[in-house]
Amino acid sequence: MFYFSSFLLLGPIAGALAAIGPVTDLHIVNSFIQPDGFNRSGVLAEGVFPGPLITGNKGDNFQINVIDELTNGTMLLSTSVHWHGLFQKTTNWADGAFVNQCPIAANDSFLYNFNVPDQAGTFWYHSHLSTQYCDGLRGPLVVYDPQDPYADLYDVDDAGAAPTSDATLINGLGRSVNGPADAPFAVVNVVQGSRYRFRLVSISCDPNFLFSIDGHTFTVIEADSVNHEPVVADSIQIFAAQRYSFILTANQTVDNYWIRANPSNGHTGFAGGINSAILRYSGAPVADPVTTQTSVNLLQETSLVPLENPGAPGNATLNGVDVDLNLVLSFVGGRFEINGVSFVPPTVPVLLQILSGATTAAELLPSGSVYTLPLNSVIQLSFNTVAVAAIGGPHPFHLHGHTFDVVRSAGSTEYNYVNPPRRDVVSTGAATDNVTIRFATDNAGPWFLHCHIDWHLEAGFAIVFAEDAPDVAAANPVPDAWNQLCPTYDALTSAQLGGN
Ligand SMILES: [Cu+2]
Repeated sequence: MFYFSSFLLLGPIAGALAAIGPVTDLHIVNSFIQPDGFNRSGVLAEGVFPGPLITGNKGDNFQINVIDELTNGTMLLSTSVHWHGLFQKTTNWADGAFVNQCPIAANDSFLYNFNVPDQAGTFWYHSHLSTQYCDGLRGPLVVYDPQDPYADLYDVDDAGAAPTSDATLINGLGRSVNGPADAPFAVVNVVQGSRYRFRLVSISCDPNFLFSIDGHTFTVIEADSVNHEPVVADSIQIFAAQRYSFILTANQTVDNYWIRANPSNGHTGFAGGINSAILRYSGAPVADPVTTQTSVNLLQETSLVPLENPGAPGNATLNGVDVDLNLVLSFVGGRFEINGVSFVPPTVPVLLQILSGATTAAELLPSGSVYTLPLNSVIQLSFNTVAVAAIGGPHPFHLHGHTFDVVRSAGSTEYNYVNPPRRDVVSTGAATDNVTIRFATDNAGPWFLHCHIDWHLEAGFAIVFAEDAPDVAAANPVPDAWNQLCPTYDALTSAQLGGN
């Protein structure tokens, strides 16, 4: 299957689509796209790739009515949408994974109605049904903070999307090996002397990218929607589903400069203009850059310090937590496993199981993949990646419903409990690593933890945390339409399900 492993660079992009939200319809349709010159059928939000930018402000109520108009039965006809990075407190049913809902059937719609009371920053949305997001259903979501503590650091944050695996797409554009040599590059237009907030969003299905801009350094201020103290760097390794904001001051000679996003696998390098976009100063000729790569200062995850309330929960000792879970990752018989169990999506969403009275790990399905977590407790997860780091790794793990503190990062043997980086997707690194994260339970509901390389998730690389299971029902009142999803979905014929 031909797919795009792209990422988004949200910045001043010519021709960027108008943003929608926080109250909007979102039509999911099949249509043909050829972002890198090759035509293929996609599953697309509003018929475009990437999907339109959805925006709102901190404190907003989002009402996104997802309307399934899919007709191409060679791909899945149902859908569901996850709003990546949002906590969904009291609205676990709107989190979008099969853990939380039955999929929306074709010719049906479902209203995702949720509040964002205490989060701002760079998010994204994507299908969470099988590997459907690799077929195109993914786009950026930005929650603006009217009291942004960094507002004084930049002049412009008009997030148009500029992306760059078969083809690296920067804002939906890019060149591919054997593709048309004149496929247009994404162009990011800047004015000399101005300061820009760029939002880098990996909507990749698989590879990580090494991102840089020739001739420029920048200042990183956000990781995965969490403000961090400013860190100067000139390149970022961004894993699938991660986000960063950085401030770029257009302080170089008026000219064209290559923006580079080199993927970790597939067609790497920059020959023939692949994996590239253009940073163009106002007044520069409309021409391809002739710059060379200059990056020498890669952002280190360990140098990220949260701006607000730094410090991991629990005590500053290796076992200073309430629940200490060692997650042993393995690959057996073509399936990924966590602690010896490969995840197979349940036929009944975990949330529905809980609402039906199942609250213990022994009762909840899929058997061996659901872990219960007590309320108001400090949880520590450590990822033992010895057996899988070389199998499509490093594996970026994402936890729904929370951000977490990375007390031990990939590439480091130090434990930082005082001010570790805080995010929602973490690389679990190499075989020698033992990446360790902490979070506190304050959000009743079943939450997915999974590798964000979508092919690995499909191959079972996930577990579910049933957080504060006894309080889930009272804390998450579900709308009537949610109750209708499973009866409708369960009645679909094979032809109506699609993907055959
Ligand atoms: Cu993986």
